[in-house]
Amino acid sequence: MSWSLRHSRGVWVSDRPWVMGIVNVTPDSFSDGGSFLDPEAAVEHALQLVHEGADILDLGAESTRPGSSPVPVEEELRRLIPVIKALRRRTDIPLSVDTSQPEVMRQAAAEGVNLLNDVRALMLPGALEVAAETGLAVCLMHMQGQPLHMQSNPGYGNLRQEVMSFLQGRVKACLETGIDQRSICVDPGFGFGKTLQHNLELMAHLHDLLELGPVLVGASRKSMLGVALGGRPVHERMPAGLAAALWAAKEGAAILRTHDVQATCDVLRIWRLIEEHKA
Ligand code: 9MG
Repeated sequence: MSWSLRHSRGVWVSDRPWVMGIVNVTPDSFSDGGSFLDPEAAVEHALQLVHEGADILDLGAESTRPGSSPVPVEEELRRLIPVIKALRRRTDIPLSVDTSQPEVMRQAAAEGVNLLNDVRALMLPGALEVAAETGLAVCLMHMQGQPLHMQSNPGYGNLRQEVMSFLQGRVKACLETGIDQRSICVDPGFGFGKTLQHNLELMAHLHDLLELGPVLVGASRKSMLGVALGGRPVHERMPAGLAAALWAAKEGAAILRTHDVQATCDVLRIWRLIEEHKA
C-alpha cells in the first residue's frame, strides 16, 4: 500500500511501510533506561539505527510511559537540541521530534526536524499555530487522559468511534489552522489510556483509520504485549512487537515506530518478498 506525507522540505512517498527508530533522550524511558541521556550516546544509538535500516528517527526527551510526569520545556530543549544538531551534521535521514511543547517544536524545526510527533495531538496552547508555521508533517495521536494516570482505569462507551471522532476533530483543527491535509498522519495511540482489550480491538480495526491519512503505529515493547503474554518482561517482548508490526503493516500502516529496527526491517523484507511472488 503506498502513502505520502508532505513536510516543509518536500514529500515522502513510499510503497512500503517506513521503519521509525526510537531514540529516547530521557533518564527514565520505559525500555532502555537512562542509557541515552548522554547526547553523544544518543547520537551513536541513532546512527546505529540508521545503519540497521531505519527510514526515520523519532527523538524524544519526555518520557510518556504510564505514570510519568511532564518534563519542563527548558529540560526538554536541553536534552534534545544538541542531539538534533549533532545528528543533522552527520546524517540527512528524516527526523521526527516527539514533543507536545510549541517552543520545542519551533526550535526543533529550526534545527532541521521534519515531523512533529505529538502524543497530545497538538492540544497544548500554541501547538497548532507553531506546527502550521513550521510547515512540518505532524502526527496526531489519540490518548485518553495524561501519562501520569492514563492506565488507572481507562474506559470507553464506544472505543473505535471515540478514537475516530477524536482524531477527526484534531484533523479538522489542523486544517482550520492552515496545516495541509497532506502533512497529517494519525495514530490510535496503543497503550495510551487503553486496556489490552482496547488495544487489540483498535489493532484489529486499524484499517478504518486510513480514511484520515497515513497511519503511524507504535507497539514496540509496550506493556500490552507483556500483558497479552501473561506478564512477559520488557526485554522479552521483541517477537510480540514484530507480530504487531507485521499485522499493522498488512493493515496498511505507513510508519512503524520501534526500538527494534533491524528485526522490523527483516520482517518487512520477508513479507515483501513473499508478496512479490503472489503476482
Ligand atoms: C512517543 N510515543 C510513544 N509511543 C508512541 C506511539 O504509540 N505513537 C506515537 N506517535 N508516539 C509515541
